[in-house]
Amino acid sequence: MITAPTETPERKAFYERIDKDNLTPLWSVLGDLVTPEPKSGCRPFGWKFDTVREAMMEAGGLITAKEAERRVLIYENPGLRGQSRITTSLYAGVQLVLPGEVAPAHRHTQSALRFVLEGSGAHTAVNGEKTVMEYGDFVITPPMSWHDHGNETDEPMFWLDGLDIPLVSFLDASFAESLGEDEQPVTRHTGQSYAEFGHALMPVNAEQSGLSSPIFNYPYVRSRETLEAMKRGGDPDPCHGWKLRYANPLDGGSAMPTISTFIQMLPAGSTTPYRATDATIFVGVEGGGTSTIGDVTIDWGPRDVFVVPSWHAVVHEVAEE
Ligand code: GTQ
Repeated sequence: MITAPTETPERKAFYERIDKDNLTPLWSVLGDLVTPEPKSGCRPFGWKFDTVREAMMEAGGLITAKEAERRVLIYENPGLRGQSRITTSLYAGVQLVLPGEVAPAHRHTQSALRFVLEGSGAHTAVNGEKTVMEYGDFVITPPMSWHDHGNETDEPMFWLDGLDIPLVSFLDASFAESLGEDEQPVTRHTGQSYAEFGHALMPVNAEQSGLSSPIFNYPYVRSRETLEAMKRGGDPDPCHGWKLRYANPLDGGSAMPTISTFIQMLPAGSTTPYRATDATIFVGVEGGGTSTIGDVTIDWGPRDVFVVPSWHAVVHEVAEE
């Protein structure tokens, strides 16, 4: 632990003198810069979907998806209010597209992902291909890919948006543009990417451009089936239960390079405490449980969201059926 040297009148006078030249002494701040462990402003916190759903339906009466560009209520971490962050490096919110609405085509340097929370059959188009979204589907829109959303069903559609907005802002690298059309031209058939890359087979000339996966919808039916197969095949990991990583079939890396994504199934009982420097956003899909992060206890069920900050140990507990 590095503690700052005491301030003498001579030192203070010196600091004030050099301050005019935009200089500052390292020894006064070293302890805050180089910490023995991660020190995060991010706090453990949970949001109930029912609360955000009610607010979203109200927002639906106040503004259209088109006027808003994206009708989203942002999950702001209580330790990072006013910064549009759910963790230090990530942004998250809930987006609502009502029947008949579109969220117009645009693109940006930020990576975006969706996790479908309610509704069935609305679509996202990414780089000339539409995908139809179902509950629990995991959809990506890689950096600079054109994307638009539309809901031709007669039910509202909600999903969780996750973007690396704070990370890109940190690097001063935000670029964005609108297509000027509600929908981008569709040049590929629905399901083409998944058919070509989703089955350990791929077009022989497939080239990797960028670090994102060519699959842009990882359907929940498949994730669920795979988790069930893992469960039949062996014991759960003590920390993670049965857990899958959404992977890029071209290189085995993450679906997108700046946000790792996983889906896990927890057995009844308590997990072994686990901590990582990744701040983690959890979303309930089926069932529910209680997660304990230090002295914070969060009850969650389907569609609820909670955050475990960097280097905070978490224990998940699921009741016997
Ligand atoms: O759907 O493209 O929640 O650009 C925030 C910014 C969603 C999106 C957000 C965005 C989007």
